[in-house]
Amino acid sequence: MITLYQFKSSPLCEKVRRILNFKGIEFDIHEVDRAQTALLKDVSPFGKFPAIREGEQVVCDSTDIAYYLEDKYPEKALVPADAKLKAHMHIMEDWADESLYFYEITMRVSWEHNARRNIKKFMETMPPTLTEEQGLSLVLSGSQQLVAAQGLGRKTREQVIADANRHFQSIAALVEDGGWMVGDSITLADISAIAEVNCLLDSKEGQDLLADYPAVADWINRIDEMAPA
Ligand SMILES: N[C@@H](CCC(=O)N[C@@H](CS)C(=O)NCC(=O)O)C(=O)O
Repeated sequence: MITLYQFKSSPLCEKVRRILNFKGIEFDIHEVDRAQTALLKDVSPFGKFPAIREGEQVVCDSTDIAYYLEDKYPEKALVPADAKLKAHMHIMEDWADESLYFYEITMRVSWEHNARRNIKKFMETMPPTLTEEQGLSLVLSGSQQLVAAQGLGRKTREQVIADANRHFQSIAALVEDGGWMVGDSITLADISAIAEVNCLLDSKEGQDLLADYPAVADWINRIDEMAPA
């Protein structure tokens, strides 16, 4: 049996749950307490999650986990056999994990009105002794520092929303008429992107954007059926 070590509110952990569910692999979940990550160094030496354990085998990093699962459970493939499609998929997966990720951190987590909407979810991975206001303050300060260092946090909100709009527009163009981000079937690119988009939808501005892109809403519904979160 696979154990997934996760922060419930993390898009990268959602990505791994969707892969496991798509492939029909049984797993159980270990919710990680953000204050106790040092106790799990044997699973994730850098204190980052997701990580999985299967018997003696431990894998951390959502992309490494995805390839481990693809090798071990090749049925219902998520990685195309064709080298060019695989390359496109890899680049889009990385764009979702490393670029879209910062949009969701900026919009959902570092903007106070959205962090307040989601505070109950965030509190699930924080020490139970904290009040919601203390949790909120930690979430805001941590995420604001992160996105300021990365750069998005120094843009105006209007600029961030305009960027996010371009991302939604690009996904819509790829997936319209029942299509997928790469090739003609679901791949890791779709799974990585939906996990980030889903978190963006926890922001008011992300919800507003979705209203303009019915092709994205349709793509979300299709993936939710095949690879639920
Ligand atoms: N590249 C890694 C990144 C994982 C990652 O950044 N996870 C975040 C949660 S979304 C985390 O563990 N943050 C805790 C920390 O940085 O201390 C992956 O794809 O799994």
